[in-house]
Amino acid sequence: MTTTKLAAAGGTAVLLATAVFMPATAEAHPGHGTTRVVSAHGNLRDLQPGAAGPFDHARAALVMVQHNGRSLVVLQVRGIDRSVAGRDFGAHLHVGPCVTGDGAAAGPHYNADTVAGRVPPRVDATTEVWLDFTATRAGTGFALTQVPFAPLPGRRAIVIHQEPTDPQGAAGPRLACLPVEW
Ligand SMILES: [Cu+2]
Repeated sequence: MTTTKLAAAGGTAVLLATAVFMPATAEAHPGHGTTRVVSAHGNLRDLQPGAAGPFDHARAALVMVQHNGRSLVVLQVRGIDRSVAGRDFGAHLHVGPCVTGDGAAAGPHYNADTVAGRVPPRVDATTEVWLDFTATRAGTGFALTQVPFAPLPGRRAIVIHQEPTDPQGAAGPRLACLPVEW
């Protein structure tokens, strides 16, 4: 199934992706490797409370399935202001917590090379969890990515930015975030 079709599936997308990915890997390797499912959902926290923004009434759900050192990550956003339909927004897993009004608290992107001590770290969609999405006319957004690493546990954040992610990993001001803790 393509990402586009998953997006059209609306509210079932996150559950569907988990269902598709999970049983297959769990049964294909009984007793081997480890599988961890991380999930989070709720109202987005406003990182710019002084200004009206397109995510002020939005909520999101995240599911991350880690298996044998790889991860499938799905992000679904709802309640995005309709005025930004068609726009692309950057979103990433950041190392720090999601704190209302304090975008800096989330710290930098989670980067597997940095965690591994590789200098300089590569910055791309294989070393970081990039979850850019397009706001739809229905006020939703959907992103799915697979990465060849399993982010380490912590109090972390999915941060949504004002611009799409550029090749250097930059995406402009931080607008909102979803806390993810495991
Ligand atoms: Cu980010």
